[in-house]
Amino acid sequence: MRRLMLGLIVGTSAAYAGPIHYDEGTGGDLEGVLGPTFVLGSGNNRISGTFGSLAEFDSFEIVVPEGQHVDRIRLVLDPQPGVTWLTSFRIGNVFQDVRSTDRRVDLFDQLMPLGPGTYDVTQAYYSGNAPDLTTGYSWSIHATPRTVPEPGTMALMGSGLVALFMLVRRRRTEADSGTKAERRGRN
Ligand SMILES: [Ca+2]
Repeated sequence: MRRLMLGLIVGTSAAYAGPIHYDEGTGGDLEGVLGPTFVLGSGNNRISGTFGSLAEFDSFEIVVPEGQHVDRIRLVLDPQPGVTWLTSFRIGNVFQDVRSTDRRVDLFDQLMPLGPGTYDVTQAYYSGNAPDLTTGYSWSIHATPRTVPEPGTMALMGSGLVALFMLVRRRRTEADSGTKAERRGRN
């Protein structure tokens, strides 16, 4: 029992790093197709920057640490008025296009939850009409500890279920014998 309690305490007290924030304005342009690596922390990780010129690649790599998963990737876009563009995003082998009418999109829903691992994120921007205008972007990548029950928790859940089952069965038996006694009383 003491070992079980210890397991529960260890299982629930793991500490995770806080979310990362990166901005091209202060950290430097995410230029090219091989960008920096960001190890995600628990919470809303934010990566923001700007697309400019006619065509631009802004890329980075994300690492989802062991014991966590990403449950939502949201992208907010802030284009200057008048610019029309198409941006293609890629994680691994999955592509998603976002058009200039979109301002706020959840990306890669089909990959959620995204488990531990290293993933390339490529942003390919093409502006069809206004090479001098820019489009701001901000990624919000929400990572959270995985809620896989610890073996100790599973054991407790199991014994809890058995107790509940016994209680329901006893109540049902009592109710049944009560009804029978009532019937006998009427007869
Ligand atoms: Ca950029």
